[in-house]
Amino acid sequence: MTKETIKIKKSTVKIIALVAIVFFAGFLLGREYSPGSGALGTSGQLEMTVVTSKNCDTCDTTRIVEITEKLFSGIKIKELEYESAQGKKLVDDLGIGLLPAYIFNTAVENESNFTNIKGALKEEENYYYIIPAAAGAFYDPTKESECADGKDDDGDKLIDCDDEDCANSLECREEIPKKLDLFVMSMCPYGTMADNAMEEVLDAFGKDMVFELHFIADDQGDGTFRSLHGQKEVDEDIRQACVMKYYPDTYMDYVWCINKDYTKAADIWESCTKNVSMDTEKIKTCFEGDEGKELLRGRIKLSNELGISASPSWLVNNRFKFSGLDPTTIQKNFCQHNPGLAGCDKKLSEARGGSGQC
Ligand SMILES: [Ca+2]
Ligand SMILES: [Ca+2]
Repeated sequence: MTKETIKIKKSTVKIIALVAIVFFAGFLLGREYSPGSGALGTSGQLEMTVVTSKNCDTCDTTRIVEITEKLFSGIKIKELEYESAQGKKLVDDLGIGLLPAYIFNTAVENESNFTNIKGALKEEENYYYIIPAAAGAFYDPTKESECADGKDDDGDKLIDCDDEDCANSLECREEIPKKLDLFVMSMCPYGTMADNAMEEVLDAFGKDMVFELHFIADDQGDGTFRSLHGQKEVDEDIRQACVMKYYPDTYMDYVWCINKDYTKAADIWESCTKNVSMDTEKIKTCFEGDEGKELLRGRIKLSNELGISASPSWLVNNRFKFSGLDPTTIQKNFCQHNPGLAGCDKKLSEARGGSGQC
């Protein structure tokens, strides 16, 4: 992962964690609940064990601990590290998987607030733990989770890019100069704006840019695909994948033609192939047969490997991600990693308001 990706990932984790905390705290709302009114007096042994990892940068336990202390006043909270034999055994034995882990002993059953939070708990052996998604816990201690921190996160003695868990991370990818990859859904309005911006960008950079278009969709494994805008989008993705194979130097001419009325792609694609002097029958055969599906599999492979789900997304030099819709933004990001090219000095169109991703 690049630093940027880590940043995005961390902020996403933060948002998810916040939602999760609200979810967890939500069990308290609108219910008869009085802080500390539990049956602690009778058991006196209520305990929560928090297991986190010294390698985890996103494992902030403060909020959940605070909420728990409000729910169960007098609760004894113990902290363990996953790197300790005891912490690892507890988390592994209960099959929790993700950190931080919050584990109650069965004394929690005697608490009056138990029924309020029961939905967020899972019972396992003689414990209850907060379901990781409800606790905002996403750190997998058995994986090399950060690929540029110089630390061995999972203790297998392989650090960052040397660990195969990092094989698909951006910072472990080979840098390929002058490369620009665009990831879109063919019927996403913002994706088509990104496609269209490439007309000016390709004109400005010419041979100094190796451009490639990719799609965002899922292979369902049964010969069908799933894409955000439905089967009509899958169909157009396939046709574009066919056009890319047979017309590798001019396929964007076809894409730009479709984009003039992309929601009607099924009706206009044949006139587009004719307009840009492509063999309609050849594309039709490819589209209707297995070949088109196989080509689409190839066109969604990198998106899925990199976990790219937003259209449009960009990748410069095989390693650096950015987002944007207009020629100037594309030029700026491309030139940041490929300085000195003639195209970098050209004045291109700027954003005309409006931005977004599907
Ligand atoms: Ca690491
Ligand atoms: Ca490792």
